[in-house]
Amino acid sequence: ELKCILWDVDGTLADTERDGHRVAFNMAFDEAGHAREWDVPTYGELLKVTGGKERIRYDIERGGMGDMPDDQIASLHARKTAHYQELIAEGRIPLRAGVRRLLEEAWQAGITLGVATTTTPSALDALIEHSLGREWFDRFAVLAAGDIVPAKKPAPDIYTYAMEQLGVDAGNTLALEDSGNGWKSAQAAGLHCVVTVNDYTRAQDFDGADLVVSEFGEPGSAIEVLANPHGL
Ligand code: XBP
Ligand code: MG
Repeated sequence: ELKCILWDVDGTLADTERDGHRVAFNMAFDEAGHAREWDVPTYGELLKVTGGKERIRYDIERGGMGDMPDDQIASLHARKTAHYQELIAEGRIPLRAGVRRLLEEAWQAGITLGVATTTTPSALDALIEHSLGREWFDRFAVLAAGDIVPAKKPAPDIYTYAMEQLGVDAGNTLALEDSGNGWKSAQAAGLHCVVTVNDYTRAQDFDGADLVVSEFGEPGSAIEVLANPHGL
């Protein structure tokens, strides 16, 4: 029985990466005087590392930018988050097709809803406030985000944490994801998982996922279809 849906954020609720996070990173680099710009294909490569601070560290290690200590990465990333919040507040990142309908249907059906993401809590808050609507701060029973667990996706920790907070079992819980790292995280936590791909994730490996769709707005991806074929 489907009792709980845990939502990934970036790439699943909205296409936040290319025109949101990526742009905000570049604004922070420019402002701090780092001669580095992550173009669209480069950012696609860097997305294999989840978490913004971890992504900057990875780019340093592969020679993309000069070395800096962790505290400098943290303050650079804090500026990035501030820029991201401003971009989101401008309302330029809409929800993906079908997302609002699916959320509303699940809410009306009494399914417990939560978020499990690697992004920073304040970045998530901005997206909820400006793209989703403030009422969703109350409708989501848990907002599991960022450094609340040390090991980010593809580790299962953020899903395990969210399920513990909610007191739900993996067997009754469906994860909605867009990326290979997200799917691996949900799989490792023992959840059912439906994947909605986007331009950055289309070619990734979702072997074993319950269902892969191109968007939730497509016919046949409504909630009963997501839930029923998978024994939930
Ligand atoms: C995607 C991520 C995040 C964002 C950037 O998370 O890996 O790191 O790219 O966000 P998910 P921060 O799909 O799990 O929501 O800079 O705030 O980490
Ligand atoms: Mg994602």
